[in-house]
Amino acid sequence: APVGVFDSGVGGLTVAREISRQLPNENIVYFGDTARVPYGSKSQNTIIRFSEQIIRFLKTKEVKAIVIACNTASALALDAVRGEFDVPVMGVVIPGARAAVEATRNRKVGVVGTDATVKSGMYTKIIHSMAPDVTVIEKACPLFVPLVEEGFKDHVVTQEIIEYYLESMRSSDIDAMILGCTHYPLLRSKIREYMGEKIQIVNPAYETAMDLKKLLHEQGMENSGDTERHSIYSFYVSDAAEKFRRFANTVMPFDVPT
Ligand code: DGN
Repeated sequence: APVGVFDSGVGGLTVAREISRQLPNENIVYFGDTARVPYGSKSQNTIIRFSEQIIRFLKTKEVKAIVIACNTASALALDAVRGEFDVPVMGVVIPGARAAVEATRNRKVGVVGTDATVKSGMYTKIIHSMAPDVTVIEKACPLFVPLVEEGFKDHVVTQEIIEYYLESMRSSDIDAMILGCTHYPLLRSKIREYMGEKIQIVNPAYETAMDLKKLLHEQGMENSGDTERHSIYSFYVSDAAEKFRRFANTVMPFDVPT
């Protein structure tokens, strides 16, 4: 059975990519809600409703586990949907928070994400449930999403917007920073350059793939390595399949079919 991965659009491909790297034997069914992106500016009730619909769709594909790749949906909908379905559902916020708690030495962590993620305060809540002594600074960076989607990574405006959003983070004394939105790992080198080498950058996508591996192992649900067989990836979107395919081909290490 495959693993279901869903996101508000293309961003969750950064999570699918990590899963394909760390769990190369697993099949993946990916759903990108390209008709209704962005989630970052929507209310909690709406995000819960969308997440439930997508989980119902993924269940028709007989998935054995579901990863909410979207930070916004993980922050706002995971608690609501987790007990509702008879399939394990995990998000990216808890794995990302844990990695930051482990990474910080001076107990000061920065989080960047969408407006909805930051407004939910979920990263701070989860970090404090693990380590009450850690100070968390959150900052919404909503313009990063369209910049990445438009392929503006190396454009001068991206540099300016990074400075605009992250100036306060850079002048604070955090020593770990969570890229709390699916798109931000695609700006990682630029963010790294601006923030400097002293800061540990946490990519929740990477941590989530590790947690998924653990979950599948514990539940005896891993696909065994069969050298004859290639993993199967299926991609579904709610709109604009061609645009999705083009973007997906810049993120995934193999050709993404329409
Ligand atoms: N996938 C969303 C997230 O990780 O928060 C970003 C895109 C969006 O819906 N705004």
